[in-house]
Amino acid sequence: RTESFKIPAKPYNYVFPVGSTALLMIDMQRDFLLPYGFSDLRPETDLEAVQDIISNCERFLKSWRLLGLPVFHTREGHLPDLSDCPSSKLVRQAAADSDECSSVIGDCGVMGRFLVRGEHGHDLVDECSAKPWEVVIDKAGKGAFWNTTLHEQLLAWGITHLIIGGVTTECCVTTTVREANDRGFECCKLQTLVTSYGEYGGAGYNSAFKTSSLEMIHWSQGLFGFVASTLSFRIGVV
Ligand code: TIU
Repeated sequence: RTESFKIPAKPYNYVFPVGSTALLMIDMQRDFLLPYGFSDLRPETDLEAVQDIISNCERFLKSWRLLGLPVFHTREGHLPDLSDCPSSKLVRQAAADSDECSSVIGDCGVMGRFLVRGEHGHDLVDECSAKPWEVVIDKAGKGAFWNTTLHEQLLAWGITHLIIGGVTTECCVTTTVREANDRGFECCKLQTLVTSYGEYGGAGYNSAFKTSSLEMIHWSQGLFGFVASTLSFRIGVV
């Protein structure tokens, strides 16, 4: 296929070839998005904003699949023995746990052990579940490239351009975009498909996190990539 898509974006239009572009959905997992999940039980998070993007992501996934285009999904999580969980993640959470927070990776919640592979809470929300032919990348880090096969799989599929959505803007989404940019992939975050805890006012949340993260991506003529605010795109020979 020789057509390209074009969407209005910052710092300028994002043009991407139909035949070599994938949608990359970051960590749309129950533990990050649903009540009683890992994030819901942490004091600094507020699920309202992250829940608001689930329907946008569901709609966008449907249109993307109707075009027959590839989707890659990621999930953050760890082996049952937590041998792949860096101590920094566990120590930080245990410290927060000392007063009001009761979620630490590997603890038991109503959807299973938090962020442990194979548990119900670790899997994607129903609205954004993966089709059997789509690639799902399990990662222990925030970035989806570190210690995974994502790079090799994108190359195997002939992917050069990415459209990126998921949670959270300043954490796993941004880390992954920076990793992808270093590896030579053209990236565009869709503003309507990314969000952050507390965007609507979570405890201690800095409302500049999301806007600053997005601005840093497209700043300086697209230092790390593009940011688009639209959900619609136009197909044409560009
Ligand atoms: N997926 C992802 O962003 N993991 C996080 O831990 N996010 C936070 O914002 N903490």
